[in-house]
Amino acid sequence: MSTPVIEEVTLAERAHRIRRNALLMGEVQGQGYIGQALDIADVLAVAYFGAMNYRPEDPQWEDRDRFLLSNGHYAIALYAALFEAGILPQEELETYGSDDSRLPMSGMASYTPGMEMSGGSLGQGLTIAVGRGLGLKRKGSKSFVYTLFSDGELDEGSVWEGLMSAAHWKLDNLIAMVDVNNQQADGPSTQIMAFEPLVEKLEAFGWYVQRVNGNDIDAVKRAFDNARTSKEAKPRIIVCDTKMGCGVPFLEQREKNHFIRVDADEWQLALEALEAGRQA
Ligand SMILES: Cc1ncc(C[n+]2csc(CCOP(=O)(O)OP(=O)(O)O)c2C)c(N)n1
Ligand SMILES: [Mg+2]
Repeated sequence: MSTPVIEEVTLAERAHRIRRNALLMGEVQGQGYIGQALDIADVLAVAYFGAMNYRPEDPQWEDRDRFLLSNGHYAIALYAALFEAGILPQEELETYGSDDSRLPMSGMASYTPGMEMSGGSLGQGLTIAVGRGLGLKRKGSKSFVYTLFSDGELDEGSVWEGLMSAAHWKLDNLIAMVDVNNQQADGPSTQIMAFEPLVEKLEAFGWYVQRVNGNDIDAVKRAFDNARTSKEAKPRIIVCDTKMGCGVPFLEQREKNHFIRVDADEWQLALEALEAGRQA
């Protein structure tokens, strides 16, 4: 009898596959929130393969950690991770964004296994995560609630209410990530609404705060480890500085990259560029 070979997959390889899945989905539509999927892939790789507790075959498992995607337009990024995690079957990838697909362009909880909240209207995920975190705590659950939101959502008052109430309730089971790619629909986020100094503001709101290069996967892993194991009776937040289009140099340089159209012949070039940068 031969010994089964258990594949050791690095976090960097997970992130690579998440980026590739996102490009393949983008190609189906010819356009989309591709830059964001590429910038947040490292964070999602660490969340799904280095932090969260879940059962791919049972996405509603009671003791799972929850992942709430606040920025619904990042659905393509989360689907890419859910495919890699085995929560979504790979053969559905090509249905992305089409009629009757379980993968609409904005996250919908009732459509997609592993999608814990519906998005689209920005600025809501953190407050929903506060409710989930409080409910789980009161039930004595050991599960964490993770939530991802974007720097453009810092423009929304509801985010600051969520920040305040999470600290009030001492939600040490809540781990938030904010994607600071310094972009939003109308331009660079810091020019639309100044939010710095962000770390100081979040600390003043009562959070345990870390700030990392969100495309340095080892740094992201350390931040998640700290967030999970900290004994402070505070909610945790990881400010992730990321680069739009990360991993595909010609997309990193694209102007006005909130929603991009990519020419038919460029998808293959993007996949090749991604492959060329693949880490061993
Ligand atoms: C409440 C609300 N206001 C406005 C919008 C329109 N909108 C969609 S995406 C987006 C940009 C949000 O910023 P961010 O997520 O940082 O942009 P990105 O990094 O994806 O470019 C806006 C304003 C929305 N979906 N919801
Ligand atoms: Mg942004």
